[in-house]
Amino acid sequence: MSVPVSEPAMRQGAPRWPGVIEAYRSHLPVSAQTPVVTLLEGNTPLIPAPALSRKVHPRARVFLKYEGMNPTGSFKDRGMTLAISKAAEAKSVAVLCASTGNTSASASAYAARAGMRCIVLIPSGNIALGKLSQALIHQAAVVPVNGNFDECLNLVKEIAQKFPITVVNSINPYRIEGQKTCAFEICDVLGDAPDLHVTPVGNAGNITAQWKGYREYQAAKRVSRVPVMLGFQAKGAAPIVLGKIVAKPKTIATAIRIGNPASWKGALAAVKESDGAISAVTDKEILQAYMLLAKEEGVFVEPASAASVAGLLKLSAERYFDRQPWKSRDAITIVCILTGHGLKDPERALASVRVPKPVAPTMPALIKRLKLC
Ligand code: AN7
Repeated sequence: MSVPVSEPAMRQGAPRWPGVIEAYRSHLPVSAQTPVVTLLEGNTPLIPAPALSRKVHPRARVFLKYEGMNPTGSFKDRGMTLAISKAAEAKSVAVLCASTGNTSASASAYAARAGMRCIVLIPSGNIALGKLSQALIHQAAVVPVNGNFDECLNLVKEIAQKFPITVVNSINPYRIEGQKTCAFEICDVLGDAPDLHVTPVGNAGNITAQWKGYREYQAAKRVSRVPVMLGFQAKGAAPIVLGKIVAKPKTIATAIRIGNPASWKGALAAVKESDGAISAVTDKEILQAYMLLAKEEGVFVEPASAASVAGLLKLSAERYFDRQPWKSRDAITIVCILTGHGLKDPERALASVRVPKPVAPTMPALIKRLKLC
C-alpha cells in the first residue's frame, strides 16, 4: 500500500513562486501555445547591504540583487527559460551558444529539461570550473575553442546560418525579454524603481534587458520613475568605454572577458537615456569588492559580479554622491546586480585566501593552531 506524501507547506496554502514566465506572463511574448520550460527561476533575494551602504555614503541604501540564487547560479536563467520555451514552441530540436560559462551552464540545463540537444562553444582554458562542470553534467556537446568568446560567437552565428539550430545567446531577442524580469522584481520589492541601478557589463545583453524592464514598468505605470543605469566593464575588456573593439580582452573576471559585445548599442542607449554611464574597473578593484562582499556582507559571488560593487565604491571615492542630483536627496536607493554565484569559480576563491594546512588530530595541535592560549 502506498502512503500519501504530505506536503505541509502546500497544504497551508503558502503561495509558490511559478518562475518568471508565469509571474510576468502579461509582459512577455508568450501565448497559451507556448510550452513553459522552467526551473522556477527568478524571485531572487534583494539583500540590504549595511556595511557597503556605510562605505558608499551616509545617505546611501544599497541592496544586492543576488542573481546567483537562480537555479543554475546566474541571471542567465531568466532569459533561458524564455529562449528555450520559444525554441520548444518552434519545434526546435537543438540549441547552440557561445559562452564565457554561465550561458552554457544555463542553456545546457534548460535544454536537458526540454529534451533538446545543446551545443556550446567555449574559450578553451578561460571558463570557470563550476560552469564547465555544469555544461558537461547536463550532457551538452561542449566544444572548447582555441580562441576567445568573440571568436566563438562569430562561429555560432555562422553555424546558425547553415544549420537549423536555434541560437540562445542574447542575440536571441527572447533572452533579453526574459532578463528584463530582473528589473520588474526589483521594482516590485522596493515599491518603485531605485535611484541607481549598477551592473557588470560583458556582452551587454543584461544592461539592455534591465533598462527595457524599467521602461516597460514605467509605461505600464507600475513605477513613477526609472533609475540611472551604471554599467561596469573590466579594464582589460572595456570596448564600450574605449569606443572600440578589444581584440585580446584580458581580465580575471572570465565571465566578462569580451572584446566586442553583441548588445553594444543597447548598452549605450540605456546609459544615454537614463543619464548613466559605462565605466571600467581594474581587476584589483574587482577582487577587493569580491572579498568585501564575502567578508562583510556574507555574500559569495563570482569575480565578474563584483564589478558592480567595485564600480559603486569607485564612484563614491570620486565623490559622485556629493554632486547633483544626489547632493539634495535625503536617501539614495542603489541596487547592485550580483550576476553569478561564487561557487561558479572555486579556484578563484581559493587563490584569494590562505588555504590552511592540516593539523594532527590532537587537542594540543588544535589549540596551538587556533591560538586559544
Ligand atoms: C556572472 O555566459 O556572456 O553583459 O557567455 O556570466 O549580459 O553579457 C556571461 C556574462 C556578468 C555579463 N556577470 O552580462 C556568457 C556571458 C556574469 C556573467 C555577465 C556575464 P552581459
